[in-house]
Amino acid sequence: MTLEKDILQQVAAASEEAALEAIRVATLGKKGSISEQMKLLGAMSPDERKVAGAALNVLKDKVADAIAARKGVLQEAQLEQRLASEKIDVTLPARAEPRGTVHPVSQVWEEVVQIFGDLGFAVAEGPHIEDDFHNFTALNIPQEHPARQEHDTFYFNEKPDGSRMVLRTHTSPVQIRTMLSSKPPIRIIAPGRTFRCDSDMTHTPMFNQIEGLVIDETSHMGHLKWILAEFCKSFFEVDDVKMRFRSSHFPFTEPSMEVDINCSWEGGQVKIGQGSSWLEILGSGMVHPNVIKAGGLDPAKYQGFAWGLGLDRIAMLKYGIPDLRAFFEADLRWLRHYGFKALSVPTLPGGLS
Ligand code: 2NL
Repeated sequence: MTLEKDILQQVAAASEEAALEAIRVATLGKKGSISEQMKLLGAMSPDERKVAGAALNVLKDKVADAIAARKGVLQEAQLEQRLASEKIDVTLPARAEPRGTVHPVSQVWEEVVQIFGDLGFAVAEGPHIEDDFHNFTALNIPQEHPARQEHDTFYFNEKPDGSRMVLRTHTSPVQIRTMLSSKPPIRIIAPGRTFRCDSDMTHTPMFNQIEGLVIDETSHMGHLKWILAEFCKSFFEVDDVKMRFRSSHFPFTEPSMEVDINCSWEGGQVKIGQGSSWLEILGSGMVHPNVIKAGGLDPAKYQGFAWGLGLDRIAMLKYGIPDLRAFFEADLRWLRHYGFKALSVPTLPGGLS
């Protein structure tokens, strides 16, 4: 029977389900070739009809079975293909390596917080926009004091009462706020952004400072020296650091000392600890009685010490970064070169950097 052969060949050649459906419609459908043959049975004699009808029914079943079988084969093949193309490699990392880096200032900030945290200091923070009292007056810098000019202050417009807010010129107002809001003993560090209208190779209008404050009834210069020595050893990751305390002047401390650390310059690289040169790294002193009073405490009962240092500056020293201005230019190549691995947190037991 050529019709059967023809249809079965078409079924075998069908490469997708849509083609099979077209064959089904063209053969078994209402107007399909087999259905058309069925319609001819009516005009036949009973004997002829019996033979031809039976043959057509067999053909119908064969074609339906062939289509169903071919459909099964095509579906199976399609599933195999999907399984092959959609497979995932579960051994691949779940996330790509982070591409960002930790800015040297953030790294050094964390290192300093770790070191002083280990020595029992809490971290205090405060607003960048300050009033005159917290930024100047409380720090023994009265209205006409020349330090107000030295600070190159960014002032806001005058308020109706004539007062002007400022961008804080140091983090000291944070310590004033802490004195006013808590009871001694006070042992805090205040890291944060500070602002002065100054810009050259070594100054940027925004820079980071870290100050420390200890207030209780007995703390003295000996404690201050020990704490600063411990800090320098931990920070510069050396066993010993020679330090020099030079008499100085700040309005908020009396007496005041600037602190230099011993270092050497070999092949353009600075080495901290020993050597023939000195590097100034911080200012410090015993808190002035007027400042203790402004902090709401009795200077006859309470005493203590404070210090301040430039975070950006010690980052440059420790990591050999030459130009301060590059710190805040957000140059990706600079960040990739000087930045730190995003997921490695500095810890004392881990050796900090
Ligand atoms: C420097 C010097 C210093 C302080 C900051 C301070 C804060 C209070 C009271 C007394 Cl609330 N002193 N801070 C003391 C001495 C020096 O900074 O050269 N910084 C970069």
